[in-house]
Amino acid sequence: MEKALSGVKILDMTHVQSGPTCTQLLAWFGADVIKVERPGVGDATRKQLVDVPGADSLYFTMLNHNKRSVTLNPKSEEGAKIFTKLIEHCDVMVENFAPGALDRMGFTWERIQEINPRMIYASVKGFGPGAYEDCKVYENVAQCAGGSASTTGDLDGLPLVTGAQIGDSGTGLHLALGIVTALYQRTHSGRGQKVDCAMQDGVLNLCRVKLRDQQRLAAGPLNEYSQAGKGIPFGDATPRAGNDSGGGQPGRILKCKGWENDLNAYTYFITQEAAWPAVCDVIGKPEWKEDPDYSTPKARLTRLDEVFAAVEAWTMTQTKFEVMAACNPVNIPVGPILSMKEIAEDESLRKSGTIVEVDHPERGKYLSVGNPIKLSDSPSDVVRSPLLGEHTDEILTEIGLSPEDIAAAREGKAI
Ligand code: CAO
Repeated sequence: MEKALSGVKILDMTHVQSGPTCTQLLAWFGADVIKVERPGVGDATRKQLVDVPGADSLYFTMLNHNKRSVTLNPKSEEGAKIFTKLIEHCDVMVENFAPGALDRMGFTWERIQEINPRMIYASVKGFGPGAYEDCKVYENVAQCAGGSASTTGDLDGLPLVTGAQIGDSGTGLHLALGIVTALYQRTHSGRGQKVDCAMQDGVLNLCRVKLRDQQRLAAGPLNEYSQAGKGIPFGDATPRAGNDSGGGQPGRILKCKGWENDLNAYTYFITQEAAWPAVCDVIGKPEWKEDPDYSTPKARLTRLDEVFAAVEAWTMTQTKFEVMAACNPVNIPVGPILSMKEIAEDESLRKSGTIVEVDHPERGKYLSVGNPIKLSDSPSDVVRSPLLGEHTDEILTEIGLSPEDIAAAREGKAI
């Protein structure tokens, strides 16, 4: 079956996580992703966090499915010529090197446009233009600079980073949207363009509600925050809000049956206004439905500790799945805290292709996350990541190199 991006050729100069996330998505939608890697070395993640000696790591394999790998050093004379041919051949070039690295290779945006005016050149950097534009940036730096860390954690604790890779994978997602949008514009304009995504900006975009709250502070305390109910004054910046829900509904993580021995025997529970009568029934407090001390969100605000203690007294008698089974039918939104082990074993996620088992020649079978975006006319199959340089000869032949040219490039260490 033809895929959504069939025929689109991507020159993939990405490494580590942010860029590879983006190009893996495009590959799942059917683009031909040609990953360019340094001869003999490759993407640094191939050999990071190695669990099977000698094999590509899970870090690499799980971010580079459905791609082809060519080794090439564009800094060598022969390599630069081959790289130029690849730029002519492709529709999109994606990179997430440190600022200036591509320029130092001799391939500035101006030069790329000269070679191929239809080229879409997409780039991830840590920061946009400004004081920090030259900085190298990793995930947690972006989480801190993008407003996530200052608003995550307990009010009286340290700022926290989150396990969700919102700086790397989050920015990769943003970049992928920028690329397909630019491809669409090219169908009218006939021209390529530059697509820039800074990790700080990507994180901030995901922390939008916290900038909302920053401005609401000017109008007084953020009444929906648990802090308000406890009478703790607000400062001049959006505070850390523990497990309060970002949508302004008081929520907490509560113990469930077995919590003493299971680190994940918890549920997320929101006492949303619309669900309040059902909550009262489920937890065995029907009298709270009419009691003016409890019946409105405003009245409950100063009693949240008492309210959640009552909810928890009930959740502790149930497993997290029993809580879900009791609450879902009466429209109380709850979330079991699922461990990665539980997610890996989840039947529904496997059936939908969100968790997939992949076979790899060096490491055997492993689990990965498949494409979370499902297109009815363009389903994604997950194909194992390429070995280093696995497709070098194939790709160079496609762009017109003869076997003799390829042998000479290999001899000169350009590939
Ligand atoms: N052949 C020859 N040289 C190559 C090459 C190839 N195929 N591919 C890359 N190189 C060279 C680059 O040209 C660069 O050389 P110079 O520094 O001499 O110009 C060098 O390899 C290293 O590139 P780098 O500086 O990007 O790599 P690093 O490991 O030092 O830094 C990172 C990594 C991620 C901090 C940096 O790339 C960065 O800040 N990227 C932008 C933000 C980003 O994406 N961060 C998230 C990464 S995922 O956590």
